[in-house]
Amino acid sequence: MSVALRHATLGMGKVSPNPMVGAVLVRDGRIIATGHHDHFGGWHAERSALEAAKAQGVPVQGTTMYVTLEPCCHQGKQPPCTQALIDSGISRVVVGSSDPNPLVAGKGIRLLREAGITVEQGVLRDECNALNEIFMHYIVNRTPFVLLKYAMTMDGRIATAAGRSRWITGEESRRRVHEDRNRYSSIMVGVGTVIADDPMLTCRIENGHNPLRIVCDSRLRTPLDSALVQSAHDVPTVIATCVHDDDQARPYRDAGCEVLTIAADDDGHVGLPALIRKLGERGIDSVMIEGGSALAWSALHSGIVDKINAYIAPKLFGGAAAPSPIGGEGVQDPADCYRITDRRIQTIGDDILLEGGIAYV
Ligand code: AOF
Ligand code: ZN
Repeated sequence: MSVALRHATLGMGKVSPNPMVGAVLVRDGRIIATGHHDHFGGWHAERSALEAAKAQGVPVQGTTMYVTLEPCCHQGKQPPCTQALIDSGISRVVVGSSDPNPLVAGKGIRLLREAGITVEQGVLRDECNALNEIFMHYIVNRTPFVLLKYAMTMDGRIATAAGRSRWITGEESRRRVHEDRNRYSSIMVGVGTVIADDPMLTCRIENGHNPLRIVCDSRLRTPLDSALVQSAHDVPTVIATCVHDDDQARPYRDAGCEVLTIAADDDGHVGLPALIRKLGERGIDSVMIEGGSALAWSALHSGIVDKINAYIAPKLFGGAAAPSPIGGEGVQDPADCYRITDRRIQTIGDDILLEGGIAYV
């Protein structure tokens, strides 16, 4: 199953909004073929492994398939994998995650069993679920999975008092962020970050894909000469705003940006729940929020955050005016805090990555 998981990751950045899936065919404890879901609309992992065996002339009768996700049983862009497995004559299927897709959801396993195939479930389930946390969320909710990511010093600063932030974390952490830009289908920042840092927000790893870039800009203050606007013909860019005025939107549209008008929330900012619903409708399964602190608070406060990735660098900035990752009004009483669930801690180079979910009540 761990080999199947490794193969599944080969689809990262290419299968969205489908899951990453890997499959391994085994006879007598030996791997005879592997496969993975390579790109959206392409062969499913099971079929890819069966075809790989066929191409090598290896018979699959009586073998075991390890697959990271419950095989599908519906006709989508691809025919049902359950039928392909039954027709192939394999005798045992070992499954990682269950597929929460309402079209599958347990039916895939049942069909295999009814056809006389032995099925085992839940092998490396946590790892398989973690790999597809985006898919698992999106297929059920139809709104994107939202990650809030920030990098801060050990004293909780995301920039110095002079406003400079390059760099806080080390190279390994920054590379990890680019892997996430490849994994996520969109990346979101506030207009303050565009004005202060003039970021590109592209994915700079080999063969990586650029996420859709989204700027939350309630009053259309994004500079027309910013790197984002200047590159909007090459990298899809959305400016989400509360401004209705076509004349104000035109120069952004001419530069290649899409201007999306979204109703304001109570604070006069872009209404984030409405924005992510709209993104979900057009197949965006995930959003990584990369700052700044005002947007982070709005996201947290409006209840859209599913996960936090806090990169903590072993450095101290000090400075009363140096900003922290989450701004806005904040809570008044410690008892009113937002609580983190499912904490996970790892070191990345010299930094610490603290991951967790939010326990919205
Ligand atoms: C599998 N193996 O490799 C994948 C599965 O439109 P389609 O045909 O590509 O179907 C997409 C759905 O199939 C997706 O929502 C998920 O439930 C399942 N994905 N299933 O057996 C795979 N990628
Ligand atoms: Zn399938």
